[in-house]
Amino acid sequence: MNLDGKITKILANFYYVTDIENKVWECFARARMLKEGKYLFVGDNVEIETSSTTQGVIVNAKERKNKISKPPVANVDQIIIVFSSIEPDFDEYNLDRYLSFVRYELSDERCLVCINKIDLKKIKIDKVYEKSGFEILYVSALTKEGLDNFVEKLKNKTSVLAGPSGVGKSSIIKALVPHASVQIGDLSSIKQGKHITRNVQLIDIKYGQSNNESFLVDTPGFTQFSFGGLNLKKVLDTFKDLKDIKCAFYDCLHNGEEDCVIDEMIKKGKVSESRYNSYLKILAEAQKEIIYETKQESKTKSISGKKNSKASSLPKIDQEKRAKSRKKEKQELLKIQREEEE
Ligand SMILES: Nc1nc2c(ncn2[C@@H]2O[C@H](COP(=O)(O)OP(=O)(O)OP(=O)(O)O)[C@@H](O)[C@H]2O)c(=O)[nH]1
Ligand SMILES: [Mg+2]
Ligand SMILES: [Zn+2]
Repeated sequence: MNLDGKITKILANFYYVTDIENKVWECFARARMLKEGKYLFVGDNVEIETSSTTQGVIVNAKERKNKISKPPVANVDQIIIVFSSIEPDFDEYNLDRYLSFVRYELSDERCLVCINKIDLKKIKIDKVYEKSGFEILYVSALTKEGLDNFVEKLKNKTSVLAGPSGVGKSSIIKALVPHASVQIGDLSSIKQGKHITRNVQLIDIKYGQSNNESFLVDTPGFTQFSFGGLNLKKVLDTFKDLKDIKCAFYDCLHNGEEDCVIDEMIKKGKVSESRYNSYLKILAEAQKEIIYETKQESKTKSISGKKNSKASSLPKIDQEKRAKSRKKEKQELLKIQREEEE
């Protein structure tokens, strides 16, 4: 028997596919599919051939609307970046990195910021993100404050929760869907920096009176990103508040160019200085990679055409760590490229 379903969880070689009647099937992917480089993501709509009353084989994957590689999810309608006001402390630069990365990968989908744990501490970041294009929500998974408004945003959408470990992504899901099989960390393991959620999991949300098709995707927390080698113009595009500035010339990267108006805008309070500093650091990271890739060339020619004092005063990133993540990044890219060539 053949059935349509959605991949809701992936564990090692097992794919858990939920059919339209909400039954979960434990599946393998047909070997040929994987050989052809068709990598499957949580969120993919697939066709399975059942082999017993609970098991099956994925024989076909439907075309996807989009996908994000970190965290890996397909058919995403919106991303919600979750941070906490405290435990762990709110870190604006880290949030900017998430936002930039997500925007780079999924430029067209809605992206929200959710600040959790407001029962412990209240923070307000609206002003800083005013022109960034990201809506900010404040919630407490513990007291459920703000969750009604949060749920409103989920209606008829597949929303991915992403953010560092310990901020309460799984707790928010549990607060909305008490029977969901998500694990929540305890304070001591959080303090030790343990990651609690290990797998990406898609959860059906039925909250309050809402009778709609909403899904939340729980993902493992992470903080490592590599911006190395990304397109500089596209990096600027991820900062809407900086991109929208009308500068002295078209295509200005606001990176020390002559006649750039950015400093003036910051002085006038029209641009957030912290957002700009985040952007500069990320841009420098993207540039560094290019310099590495074309070492020979870079001796004679500087990438931006002129040395930037702000960028070059940045702390150096540990070389060994860089090399490792570069290798990983390349493998990931290769995987994605192969997939896209399909
Ligand atoms: N006071 C308070 N504690 C919270 C709140 N939300 C989560 N916590 C606590 O924060 C800790 C981490 O919560 P998790 O939901 O496991 O965090 P996570 O973001 O899923 O972490 P990873 O799975 O490791 O990525 C747990 O001890 C929760 O009880 C909140 O709104 N208020
Ligand atoms: Mg979790
Ligand atoms: Zn400029």
